[in-house]
Amino acid sequence: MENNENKKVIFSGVQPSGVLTIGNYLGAIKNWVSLADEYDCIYCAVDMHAITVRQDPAELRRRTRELLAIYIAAGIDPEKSTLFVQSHVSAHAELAWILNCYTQFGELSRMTQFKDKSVKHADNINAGLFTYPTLMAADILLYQADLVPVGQDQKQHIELTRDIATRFNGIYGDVFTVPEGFIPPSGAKIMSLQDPTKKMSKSDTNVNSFVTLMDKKDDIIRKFKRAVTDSETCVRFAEGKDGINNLMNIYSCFTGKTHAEIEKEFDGRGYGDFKLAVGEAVADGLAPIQERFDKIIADKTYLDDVIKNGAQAASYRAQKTMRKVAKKVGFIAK
Ligand code: ATP
Ligand code: LTN
Repeated sequence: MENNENKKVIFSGVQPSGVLTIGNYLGAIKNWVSLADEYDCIYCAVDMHAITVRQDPAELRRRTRELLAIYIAAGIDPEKSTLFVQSHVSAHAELAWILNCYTQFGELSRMTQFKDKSVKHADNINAGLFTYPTLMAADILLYQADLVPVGQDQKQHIELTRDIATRFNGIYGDVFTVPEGFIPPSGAKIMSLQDPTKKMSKSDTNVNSFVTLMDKKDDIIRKFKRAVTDSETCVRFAEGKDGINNLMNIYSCFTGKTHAEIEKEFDGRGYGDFKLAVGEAVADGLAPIQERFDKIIADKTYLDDVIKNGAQAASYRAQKTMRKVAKKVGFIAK
């Protein structure tokens, strides 16, 4: 592992609750890669968060490994950054419990993700779903993270993490670094291809609403062809054109072109041409990631090693914060 001392710390995670979408990639992982050299980075597969909704155990195991393989395939080097599985570091659950005692019922009740998921999973509104944000705060605060790169939808959870850290520090002195969110200027909120007023989500039941990082070129092109747009024909970024705006954002993220450049490129051409170009740009952008993923997932020993070393490195760092916190709240030393 590289010497990361004196660098600022980054922490982030994704739930292994489905195959990653281009929303997860553009909103989170792509930025993790671009920040990896400058910061001391810790990236986690948050399997404990994933079980706040029902998961098939065998699938959860498979997806957790695949998620770490995707992190590496996307460009995160496990020699430079710490990659690990949340449930392998018991300090996450320990700190989450303590933070629950410093978080108000009212605060958790206001979380929009909780409200949305309570509607989506009305038959299973469990206590874990409710306290999901305190586990996320524990993830971040355990590693004294300075920066948390996430998509727009996680902004409220980061704010709550900051409030909890500030409150705890106010009582006990400087225990936690108060983290900042890092939300990218573009790609922070990729919308569903079938309902562009809704965020693209990997657990959506309609597979045409998202493009996964593993989708093959033909499927990607087909999904973009079917994307819901509007009754105009002109490719331009404007209020009320949610579908086209979303496709322009995606195209911009994959090609680096600005909205003005895209409007010029497709001037006088219809939506059909534009959708095809978006599909091709996305497929070409994902192809190298898919190629690397296939190699990594086939190398069981390598991935096992990454998982084992990551758990060790993360546990060591987490224990430092846990000892401090336990002492502060009045637990006797082990
Ligand atoms: P689920 O559907 O299981 O709730 P999800 O697709 O919303 O999952 P998460 O695991 O909750 O994804 O999120 C992982 C990361 O991806 C977070 O940083 C989140 O902000 C980001 N993210 C999720 N969806 C999008 C999106 N549509 N656009 C941009 N970023 C996103
Ligand atoms: N809640 C996040 C996933 C997540 C996370 C974290 C992100 C869990 N712990 C810590 C950043 C930092 C989500 O649903 N996307």
